[in-house]
Amino acid sequence: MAHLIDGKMLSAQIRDEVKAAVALRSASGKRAPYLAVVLIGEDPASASYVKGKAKASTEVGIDSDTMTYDASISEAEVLDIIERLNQDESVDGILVQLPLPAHIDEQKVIHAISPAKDVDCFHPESVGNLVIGLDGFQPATPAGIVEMLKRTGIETSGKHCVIIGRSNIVGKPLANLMLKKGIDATVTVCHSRTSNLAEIARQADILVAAIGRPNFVTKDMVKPGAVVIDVGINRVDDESRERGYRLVGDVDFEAASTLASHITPVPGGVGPMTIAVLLQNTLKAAK
Ligand code: L34
Repeated sequence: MAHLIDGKMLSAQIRDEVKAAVALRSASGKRAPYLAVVLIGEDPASASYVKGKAKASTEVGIDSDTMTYDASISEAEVLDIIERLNQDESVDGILVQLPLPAHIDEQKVIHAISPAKDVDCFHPESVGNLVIGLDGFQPATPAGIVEMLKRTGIETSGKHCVIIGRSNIVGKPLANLMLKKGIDATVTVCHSRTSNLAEIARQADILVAAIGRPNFVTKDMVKPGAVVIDVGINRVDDESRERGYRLVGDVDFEAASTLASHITPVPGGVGPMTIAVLLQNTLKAAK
């Protein structure tokens, strides 16, 4: 049976580290780091993630404000809000929770955020720095995954990391992070059009599933002894739960955990790590 990588526990370690650093700053007279979160529309999952971010911020001594807007807000208004946050010296980090309503151009909004406040690492300048290997903000979910591997003592150097999913928030930045000097993995990125996906996945020492489809990763895709990282957070109907649904990842957890050496659960895996890295980035932005 695979060893369970406990994202809740590891994220608590990181949160404690951020908390200590924030306390040290305030002891030297500096104000608390400040994170501005923009939430547009009523997507229940987004609302839940943003709530988690606000709560975690408070716990470590980071001030945050969640600014919520109706889904009907215009793109111009959103750009105005971002410009005000860019100019506001009391704001260290700006995060616009994705996805946005269809009438708002996501890339335009991301581009408007000052790179100095881009705690998501989504701005083209931040992404460029990541690709080149320069220091800067870390993409939260990918860096959360790397932290899980490091803190679990999993070797990445020379290992074959197969990523299933090519999104701008997970697949692409994770590929770049895993390639970085010091992490040194060999990376393959698969996606919905990949031929022989199972065959490629089976070659992975580290298999990362980020496609957003429940049970996409089946037993035949997992090499015995592989490390399996499940980024998916899917809501599936479940009458037996009070909320009417339960969360499942992209991996057939039962089957994969009979083969994997390590596996992450959903919930309690990558999700909490994403939030922990966001706090690290906000602290960095304040510095
Ligand atoms: N701008 N948009 C922006 N930045 C981000 O970093 C995100 N992401 C992704 C979606 N859109 C974004 C998040 O915040 C995904 N994501 C995220 C953050 C936290 C959690 C999941 C996804 C999380 O805390 N998950 C919990 C369960 C939460 C629940 O019960 O709903 C977990 O244990 O996995």
